[in-house]
Amino acid sequence: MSKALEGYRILDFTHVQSGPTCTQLLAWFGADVIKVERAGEGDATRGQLRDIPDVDSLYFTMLNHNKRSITVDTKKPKGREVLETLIKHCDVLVENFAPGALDRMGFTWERIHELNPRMVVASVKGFGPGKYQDCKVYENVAQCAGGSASTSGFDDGPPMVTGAQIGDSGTGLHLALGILAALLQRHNSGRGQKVLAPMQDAVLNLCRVKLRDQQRLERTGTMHEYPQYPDGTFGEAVPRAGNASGGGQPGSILKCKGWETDPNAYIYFITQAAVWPAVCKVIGEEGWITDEAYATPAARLLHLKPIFARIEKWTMTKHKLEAMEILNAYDIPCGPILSMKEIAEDASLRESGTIVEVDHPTRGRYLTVGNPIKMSDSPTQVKRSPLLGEHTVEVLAQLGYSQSQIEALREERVI
Ligand code: CAO
Repeated sequence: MSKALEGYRILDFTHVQSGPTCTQLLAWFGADVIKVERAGEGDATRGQLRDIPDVDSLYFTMLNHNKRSITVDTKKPKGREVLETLIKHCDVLVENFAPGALDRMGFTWERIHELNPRMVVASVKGFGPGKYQDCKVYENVAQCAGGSASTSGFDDGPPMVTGAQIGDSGTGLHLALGILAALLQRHNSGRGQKVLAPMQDAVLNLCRVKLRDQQRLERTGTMHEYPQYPDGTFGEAVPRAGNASGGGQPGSILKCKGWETDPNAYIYFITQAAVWPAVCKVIGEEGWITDEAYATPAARLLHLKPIFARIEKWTMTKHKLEAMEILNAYDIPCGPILSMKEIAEDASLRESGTIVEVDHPTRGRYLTVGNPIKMSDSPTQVKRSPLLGEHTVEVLAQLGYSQSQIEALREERVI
């Protein structure tokens, strides 16, 4: 079966997490992704957070599946020539170096466009144009500058970063979307274009409900679904909402049976208006169905703390999965707090190809997250990440380099 991006060639000049996330997706959609790395060391993540000495880390392997790896020193003139050939040969160049690094290497947008006018040049940077445009940025910096940290955590605690890598992987997703749109536009225009996904912007995009709330707060001085209502106070900026639901249906994380010893014996419980009578029945508070203090969503907003305390009395008598089963029968939206251990063992996620076991020549078998996007005509087969420079000779030969030219590049330590 053919793949959605079959025939497209990606010059993958990315490292660490944000850029590799993007190019891994393109590879899963069927593109030929050629990862260019520095000889000797390669992508720094190969050696970071290693669990086995001298073996590519899980950090690297889990972000670089289905790619080919070629080592080239692009600061040497002969290495620049190889990169120029690759630019002429590929459809997209993806990079996430610190601002200016590509220009310093001699590959400005103008130069790339001159070499290959059809090439799409896609970049992740920490910030877009403005006062911070030259800054180097990592995940948590983006979470802080994009509005996530100030709105995460509890009211009485400090700002908090999340475990979800919204700055890195989130930006990689945004960039992949921009690349696909640019390739579609190229069908008509015949021209490539620059695609930029700044990490701050991507995080803010994912936090847009909080900018919604900022404006609601400024207009009305309060937000009834926030835990600060009705007893606490609101300041000038959107406060941290703890585990309160971000939408119009109040929700909270509640303890389940075993919470005293199991840090994940919790369930997320949403008191969706449509199923309020069912919620009352399940917890044994049928009186609340007609009681004026609880009968309408507006009335309930004044009593969310005692309501969730009462529901928690019920959830604490049930294992989280047992509670989920009972609540599902009533269509009450809820979700167990799953640990990574539980997710790794989840049969459905393995069945769907979202949790995948991969074989690696030096590491052995390991688990990874497969393509979360499922396509009926473009199935994903997760292939292990490449060893450093594993495809250097193969790719150079495809580019037209003879064996003796490849040998000469090796002797000059270009590859
Ligand atoms: N051959 C020769 N030189 C190479 C090379 C190759 N194949 N590949 C990279 N280099 C060089 C670059 O040209 C650059 O050299 P100069 O600094 O002399 O111009 C150098 O390697 C390192 O680039 P860098 O500054 O990007 O790397 P860093 O480790 O210092 O910074 C990071 C890392 C992530 C902070 C920075 O790349 C960055 O801000 N990127 C944009 C934002 C981003 O993607 N952040 C997410 C990272 S994941 O958490």
